[in-house]
Amino acid sequence: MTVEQICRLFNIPGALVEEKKLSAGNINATYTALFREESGAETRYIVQRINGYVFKEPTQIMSNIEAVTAHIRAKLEAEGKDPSRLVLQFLHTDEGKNFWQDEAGNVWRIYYFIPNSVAVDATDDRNILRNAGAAFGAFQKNLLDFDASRLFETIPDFHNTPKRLDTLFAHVEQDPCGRVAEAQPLIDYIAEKRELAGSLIHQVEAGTLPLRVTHNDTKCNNVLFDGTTGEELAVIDLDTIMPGLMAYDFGDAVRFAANTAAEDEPDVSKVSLDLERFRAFAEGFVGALGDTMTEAELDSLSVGAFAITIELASRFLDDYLTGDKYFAVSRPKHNLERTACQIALARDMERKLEQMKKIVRTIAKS
Ligand code: ADP
Ligand code: GN1
Ligand code: MG
Repeated sequence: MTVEQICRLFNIPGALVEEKKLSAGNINATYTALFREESGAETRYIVQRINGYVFKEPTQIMSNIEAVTAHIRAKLEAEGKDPSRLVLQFLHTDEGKNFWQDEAGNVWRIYYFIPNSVAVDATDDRNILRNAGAAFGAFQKNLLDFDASRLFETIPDFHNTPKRLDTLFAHVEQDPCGRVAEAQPLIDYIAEKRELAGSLIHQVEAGTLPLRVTHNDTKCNNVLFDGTTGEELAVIDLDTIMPGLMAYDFGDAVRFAANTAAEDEPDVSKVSLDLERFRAFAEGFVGALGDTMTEAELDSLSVGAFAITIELASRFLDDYLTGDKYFAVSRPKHNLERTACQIALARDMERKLEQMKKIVRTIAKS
């Protein structure tokens, strides 16, 4: 189906005057569509096709998103804020659904494009990083009183690091594509760090770290900022909202935003953890959540960055070893390069772990 045909199913008025494909994410297909009505009024929409390989139950995702966005919207309104640029708003079909499944089985959804907003892939701008931290912190804070039993677990064990590593090592044994040999040094490092990488999940099992309603995919480009002021607006990419660890939301953001190189940089000598970027993000995040965190949560944040970096390395590597089916790749060794990049970052985080913890403690006291 065409983007225009999908838009008609959601009763969008006017004529389609511009359509573009965006190429930011690794999972879904995202388009923008601009419609002009006879009055001259123009409205831009985001039209997205959900990746059915990754998300086996798209109706459950859309149910989670409906519930969470309604909760946040009500909260913002109660605080006297205009929610239109602060939370995503999805369109509905005549049947009242916030998605449409086409004959080929593809699931589509449409929501309003937030005007004068920007998503930032990588930045050294402390103000933007602090605002990103504040946005993800506020997102969790707004969901503190959300009943997690209303959520479907849309990707079971999504951030269960020990299970991710078990899966990786099972595939290392099987070596289905004959790719293990070239990845051996990376595999060895992951094996060596198995315990530390799994330590937070073990704390959850032991009852010393709480589960929260978390975003679970906190890359910097999943926050929209005001195009003029750089102020944080909405948190987007809501597919992975599930119960999870505060430290993993913090850590995944740090993994992406405090790396001096891109997530898939092939030259690992460019990769390192920038402590000033780390500090800026932590100021925003801890500032927003501060007194709602337990002591154990505060202590877990820096280890969370290390753990999620090892976890993502193992996911990239698992995808490489099993034939590149999950993450979109643009070159043959893309997933192997992503793995090497994440391992280089994890090694640097390990070296800087005590400094990271000290920065978090200083922020929490101030
Ligand atoms: P993916 O799952 O592929 O990462 P996202 O939902 O994060 O998809 O959207 C991809 C990109 O589209 C974002 O990084 C952002 O640039 C843009 N985008 C998404 N939603 C909006 C919106 N409501 N308003 C403006 N831009 C948006
Ligand atoms: C995927 O959709 P996107 O690009 O925001 C992935 C994340 C990874 C990320 C790495 C559902 O996120 O878990 O951290 O790639 N999302 C899913 O870039 O697997
Ligand atoms: Mg995204």
